[in-house]
Amino acid sequence: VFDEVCDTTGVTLTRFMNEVAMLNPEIRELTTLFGAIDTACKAMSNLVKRSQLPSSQTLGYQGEVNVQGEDQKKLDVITNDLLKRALRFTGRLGVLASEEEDVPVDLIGSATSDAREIVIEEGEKYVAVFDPLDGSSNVDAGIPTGTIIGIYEHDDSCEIDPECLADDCTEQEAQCLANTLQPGTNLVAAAYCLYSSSTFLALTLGNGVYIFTLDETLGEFVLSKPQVKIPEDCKIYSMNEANLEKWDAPLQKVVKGWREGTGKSGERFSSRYIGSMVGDVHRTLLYGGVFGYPGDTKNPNGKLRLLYEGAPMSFIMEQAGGLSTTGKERVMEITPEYVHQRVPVLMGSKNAIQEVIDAYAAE
Ligand code: AHM
Ligand code: MG
Repeated sequence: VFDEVCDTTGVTLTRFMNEVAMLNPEIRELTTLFGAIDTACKAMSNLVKRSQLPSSQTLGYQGEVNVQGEDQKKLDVITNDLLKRALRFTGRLGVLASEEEDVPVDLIGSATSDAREIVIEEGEKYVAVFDPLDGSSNVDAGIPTGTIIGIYEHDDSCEIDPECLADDCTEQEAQCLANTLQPGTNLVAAAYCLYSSSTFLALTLGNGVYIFTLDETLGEFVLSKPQVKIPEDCKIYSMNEANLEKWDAPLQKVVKGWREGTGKSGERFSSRYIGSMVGDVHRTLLYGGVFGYPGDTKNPNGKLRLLYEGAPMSFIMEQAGGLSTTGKERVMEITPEYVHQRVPVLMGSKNAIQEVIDAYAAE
């Protein structure tokens, strides 16, 4: 009966995770986390879709009052709470870090959000990092947005002096204590959810990338692209080109070559930029291309955050056969020193990213 159901519905995310768990019992607990992510992404998709209706409580900015005179909450705040709660109730997560939280949050002793009081208890195997609604400034104009999530294992080597008390504990020690400061190479899973013409959920467990599409009639994510591979060559770049004059010289040179068709591939590139990382990376994965938010003279580390934007998206990109670099080093190998640290990012089709890496090395 189960098979017959799946023949007509396709492989749902739930079935996919159950099969993964049967074959890999050591990551069974991840199934529970993805159950929470599955539900949270459907709920966030609905919130984004309904956010522009006059009756919506989520329109506009926090602190504003809507036409009915009711207080409104910013969508970032609502989606952050939603994801946090969904993950908390799995009982598999000790700590999380989010773009919307100043410091890592202890999910169990959550009466406090002070990183210094975080204690990982038995059974709490994972640490989650996320940006609940990336590109949220786009929502009011109906432009795609997304959620980015990274999952780490609790890292035993990240132990600071247990005597470290509130006053003589540096911010960095407190955050390490919270186990959130791990390089992307330690990620056990990453996912993004894209809210656009369709709602997509892309994930990797370190064995390729799988894309699911939300079937709204079923209310289920259905596997639509197994083992996604990004084309090795491409003709699209996706960066905020208004900053070009401020980028590093090697990058400026490469991009000018792509524009003029004088680069390594000899192709004349097109430019596509939504200004929503999840949407831009999703297109880059499927059509091939380069997505970047490089450093510039004003912001040497660019804009994107290493922990919950750069690292998880780089993991997905690499798992699809692409590359991700700052120009000088692999994004996945950088250990964050603090939670909201920024990182220059250039990711996408192998040959074009290699061209960038070579240009930096020849500097
Ligand atoms: P946010 O986390 O505040 O939403 O900002 C991140 C977004 C990314 O989705 C996107 O790649 C970038 O900001 C666009 O920035 P810009 O407007 O400078 O091009
Ligand atoms: Mg963001």
